Order: sequence, then structure tokens, then C-alpha cells
Amino acid sequence: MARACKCPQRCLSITTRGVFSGITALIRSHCLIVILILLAACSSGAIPLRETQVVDGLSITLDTPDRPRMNTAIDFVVLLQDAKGQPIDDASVYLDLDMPAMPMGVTQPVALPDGPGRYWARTAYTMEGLWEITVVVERAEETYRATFRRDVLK
Ligand SMILES: [Cu+2]
Repeated sequence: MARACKCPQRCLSITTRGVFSGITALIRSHCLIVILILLAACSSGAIPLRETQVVDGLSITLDTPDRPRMNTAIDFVVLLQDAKGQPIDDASVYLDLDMPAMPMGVTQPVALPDGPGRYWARTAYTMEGLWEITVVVERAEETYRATFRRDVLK
């Protein structure tokens, strides 16, 4: 403010310019909060994406971020249902992560039970580019595999 004032708060309520700058400050602070929330969402792996494949009557759903960042902890949630839509709790589940363009070594985190028909794993992609995530489900002597793809950002 150009004019000297002993009470800035009163100036704010008296002059339109003061009111305007007050509103601007309010909007700015809110924008900052929104930006911080967006940044937090981005750093933790951005937009979730849920996809389902049915393999021999077994419904395998993978819920993991779309366009995740490399070298960042990423959550992978696997949901299993039988043909009647009932959750399957008695399976052994692990993931197998690799790039179709090149062998990237072995990344096979176990997905731990995490609720009815729900299994959870956390790992990181070690390179940018296209990855294939194969969900491997072992149940009653049978093995089911569903492969999903994610484009990983630098
Ligand atoms: Cu690679």
C-alpha cells in the first residue's frame, strides 16, 4: 500500500485497493494449498488407474498409478474375485515387473493380504519407459497370470 497506515487491517477494510489485495492474498494462499496438494499427489505417484482381466474365471484387478515416476515407492493393489464375484482370500500373489524392450533383472515383490480379496505390494520402477506388470496368482495348484502395462516417467 502506498499510504502509510498505523493499522493495516483497518486500511484493508477501508480502501478498495486494500480489500482487493486482501482477496488476492486469500486466493494466493488457497492456490498455494491447491498446488501443494497437487505436488503431493504427483510425488506419490499421481493418477490411480484400475484395470481388470478375467483369467480362467478368476477376476484379477490391478490398481496402481498411471504414469508413475521412476525410483519412487509405488503401491500396487491386487483385487481377486471368483466367477460369482466373491473375494478370494486364500491365494498367493506376487508381481513380476519387467520392461518389454529389455531385461531389467528380477523384480518380484510379494503382494501381502490386505483385506477381503485384496493384496498389496510396494516397489519402485528402476527406469523410465514402458513396463509390464504381471500379476501372478497361485491358488489350489493353479497359476493364473494377468499382464498390465504402465508408462513410467523419469
Ligand atoms: Cu529398462
